[in-house]
Parts: sequence; structure tokens; C-alpha cells
Amino acid sequence: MFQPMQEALLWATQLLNSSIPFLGPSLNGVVDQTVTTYTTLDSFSTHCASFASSVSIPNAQIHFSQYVPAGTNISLEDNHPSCGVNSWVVPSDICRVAMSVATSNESEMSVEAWFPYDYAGRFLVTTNRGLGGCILYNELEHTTSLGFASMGMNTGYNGSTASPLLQNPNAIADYAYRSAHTGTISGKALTEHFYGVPSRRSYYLGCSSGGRQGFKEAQDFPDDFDGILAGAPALGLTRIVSWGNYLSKTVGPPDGESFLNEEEWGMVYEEVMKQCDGLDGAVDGIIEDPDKCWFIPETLICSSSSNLKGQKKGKKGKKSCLTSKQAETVRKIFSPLYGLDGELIYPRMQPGINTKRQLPFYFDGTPSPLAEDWFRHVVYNDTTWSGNAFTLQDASIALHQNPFNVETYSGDLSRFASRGGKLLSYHGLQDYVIPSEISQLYYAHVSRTMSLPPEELDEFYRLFFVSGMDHCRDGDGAWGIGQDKGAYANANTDTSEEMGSWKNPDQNALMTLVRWVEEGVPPEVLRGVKLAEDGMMPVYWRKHCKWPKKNRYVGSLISGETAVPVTEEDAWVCE
Ligand SMILES: [Ca+2]
Repeated sequence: MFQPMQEALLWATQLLNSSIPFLGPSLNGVVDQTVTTYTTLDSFSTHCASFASSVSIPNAQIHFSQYVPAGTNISLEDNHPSCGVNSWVVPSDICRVAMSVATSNESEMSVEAWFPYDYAGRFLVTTNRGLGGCILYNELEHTTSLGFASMGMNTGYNGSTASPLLQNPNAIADYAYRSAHTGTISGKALTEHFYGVPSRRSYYLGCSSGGRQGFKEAQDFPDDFDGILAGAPALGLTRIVSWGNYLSKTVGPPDGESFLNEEEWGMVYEEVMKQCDGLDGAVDGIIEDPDKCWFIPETLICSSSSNLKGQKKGKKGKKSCLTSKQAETVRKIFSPLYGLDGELIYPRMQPGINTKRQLPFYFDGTPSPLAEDWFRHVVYNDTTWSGNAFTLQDASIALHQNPFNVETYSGDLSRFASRGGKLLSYHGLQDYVIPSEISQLYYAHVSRTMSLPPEELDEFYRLFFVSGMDHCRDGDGAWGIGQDKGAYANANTDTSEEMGSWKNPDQNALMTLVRWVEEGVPPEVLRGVKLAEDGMMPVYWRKHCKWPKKNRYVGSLISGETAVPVTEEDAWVCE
């Protein structure tokens, strides 16, 4: 039986018995607890300066350790240019350590550790996005500010492109599973050396490809983490890239009959909202239940009275309708993709993505690099292969190849569950890169594989769909659930009770996970904030529901004659 307080006490006792001065936890409860392991910043910085030369980790080489005072703008000139980050302002006092870790006899990965002075005794790993290996400094900053000893990892190679994967099975293995697991083992050892005792809990945070890595850890390396926060996971990776090529090929080149320009995609968005926004009970620009939205694009086909090459001009000279061919494109995009064997390759693009505000990269008339590169560098080892040539046969080849099980679709989480691990997953309902339905399908797959209904999956695996969230962040709705830097209302601008602290587990998904792991209090909702244009002030809050419940507006029912504004949290119920 899990005894969080006993474990915390044991950990504190270990710390007291160690040689490191200990000031003890605050009295604010486990989640808010800050453990200061150094009596002064001087002793912390001194320890940091000599750390690199004093520590030895198996299969690892420590490059440097450097004390970084809060507010320092660190130079990252060695960072790969394609990562697009060459400096970073560090808001907390940290010790920054860099090391290389061997992932095989012929390959290695990079780990950058940020050890905070205000350390809460928790270890955390973040990985990558896309097909690249860029260390995510925003996630290091975010999590270090919350007191985690945070490890940023490349994925066995540097840069944001897939080119290192070409004819390189080691790099593919590192991407698929090996770097996250290997780096975690070494990162834990490094953290123990730095603070003198093992961290009392270990966490993972990632989104997109990083979300997939989180699921891979839960599936195959259940002992690595006590808690995993995995957003918009790229589950079924070989199928996503097939689907991506299918989408761009379906849209076709800009001069083709199937293509829609930005203005026409804007019309599509407006029509989707017209048909589906109100299905959740409120016409508020947010679709809470895309499952109910079977959008009919043929309503946009130009009427017979229009004869301007099939594209009618509206009163103000703007196009206001689509050709049949364009409507067919839209219908295909918003329909599931099936393979040659009749099996689902990937669910449909979800209605509600805001193609008026932002066009997915699948729709710009060229193959998506993300989708095309997997075939070029992994499936065919042919850098001239074009996504325009994609067929369902290619999808079949990619799926059967599935190198190092990068699909990440095992439905058996029993080992993770039995060791007490907690998996908290979220997926935006406006995700235009990875449709959220894949998270729903994977959840069902786990449920069937383990023969567990949702109320029993709840014990270790909870899934939340976040309306108004794009891919991992941003969007039209209350997408700020504390999943990343800036994904919360800035508490410094207001001290009102409603806003509270951005670290509050009631509105910070990572701290929600910590509370679940350490206090046994699981989340029933994820509270998200809609941010103002300044990205700081809250406009409204919404409680996102735990799957398989869905949000429904009941403001007109509970208020009698006067409707409760849709921006009121309590005007919505999960049912
Ligand atoms: Ca709505």
C-alpha cells in the first residue's frame, strides 16, 4: 500500500543523515513542499562549481557544471542551429550540468541537467518534439521553477530534422525508445550524486513526440517514473506519418483542382462551427465534443447560379463557396483513413481545428516534412522520395517495418499500474497535427487489452480532452492547464483568490500529477485558463472532463430565465 507521507519522512531522514545541510520541508503540504538542501547559495554554487570534476557516472562523460544565478541569460551557441535557440534567460538559481551518455557501443546522447537551489526532491525528464533532438529549454525552465531536478535530453542526435536517422539504426533506436530510458537512468544517478540522496519521486513531462515517449516509458520501462504527464501523444507513429502524407497528397499542389487557399479554409472553419458549435449546448466558438460533429462540406458547394469557374463571388467580391472537387478534399480530410487491409490507419482530422487562424502544415500544398522525412530517412533510405508519391502500399510497408516498436501502441500497462505509476494524459480538441481521437482509441485499446473499465483504469491512467487547445498549447479556448511555460495565468499580475498561484495543483497539470502520485488525490477535472492577448491575464476558466465524460453547457437550465454566461465554469457539467 502506497504511503506517501511515510516515504516523504523516510526521504527527509535520509537527507538529515547525509552530509548535506538540510533546512527541512515547509509546512505547506507535500505538493507545495520546498526542500532546501543547501544552507546558502554560496555553498550551492561552490558545490556546483566542483561537481563536474568530482562525479563519475557509468557510461557517461560529464562535460561541465556551472552555477547559474537567477536572471542569467545563458549562451547556447553550441545548440544546433536548426533548434533555433541560442540563448536562454534562467529565472531560478540553478546548477547547470551537461553530460554525454552512451546508448550503445557506437552511439551516445546528450543530457542537460538543471539542478535548482530550491529543490523539492523530485526528478524529472523531458525529451523532444517532432522527429528532432532539440533539448527543450522552455520545459527545463518550467519544471525547474517548480522545484524539479530536470533533465533535458536530445534523442541521440541533435537538431530538429530527421536527417541523422538516415541509414542509422542506432539513431532510430534512440529515437524510438532508447535515449529516454538510458538518459533517465543516468540522470537519476547524476541527481543522486548532486543532492547526496536519491530523489524521492521521478516524473516525466512531454508532448507530441515527447508525449509518445511518455507512453513508451509506461509501456516498456514502467520502473522509470512514478508519474507521467503525456500530452498530444504521437501514438501509432508510423501511421501518423502515413496519414500526413495522405493529407498533403489529397490537398494537392496550389494550382490543382483539389487545393483550397487560406480564405477557403477559413470558410470551411466557419461552416464547421455553424454546423457543430452548438452541439455541446453553447454557441461559444468552442467544440467540446468533435465526436458529435459529422460536418457536411457539400453545403459549401457553389450553387448552379454561380458560374465563375465554379467559384462564386460574394457581395463583397469574396469567394463564398467551393467547387465539388474542393468539397471532396474537405470530406476526405475530415474522414478516417483506412489501409489496404481495411484496418484503420488513422482517425480523421478533427472538426473544430481553426483553419481560419492557423493552417495545418499538411494543407499548404507541399508534403509535410514531418511525414515525408520518416519515409525518406527511415522507411526507404531515399532522400529523393516524395510525399506526393504516397500510396496505401507505403503505409503498409511503414507499419510492418515499425522499427524498435516506435508505434508505441502496446495496450498492456499492467506493470506500470502494479508498481503504482500514474499516467496523466491530455489532448487538445483543436489539435491540427495529431488528431485527439487517437488518444481516445488508444485508451479503448488499453481498456480492452487489460479488461478494465474506465473506473478501474482511473486508478493509474486518466485522459483529459482539452477543448480549445491546438497541438500541445495555444488555441481558442481555456488551453492553459499548466502543461508548459506560459500555459497558465501569470500569478504576479493578480493576487485574487481565483487566480491563486500558477503552481496550484488545481490549475497546473504537472502539480496535479504530483498530488496524485504523492497524496493519492487523483484529478477529476483539469482546470484550464483562457488567456488574454497578453498571454498572462485570465479571460475565463473551464474544467476539462475526464474521459469518457464530456462537457455540456447547462447554464440555461440552472439559471431559470437568465442564462449563465458560457464563460462561467459552473455553467458546464461533465457527463
Ligand atoms: Ca460550443
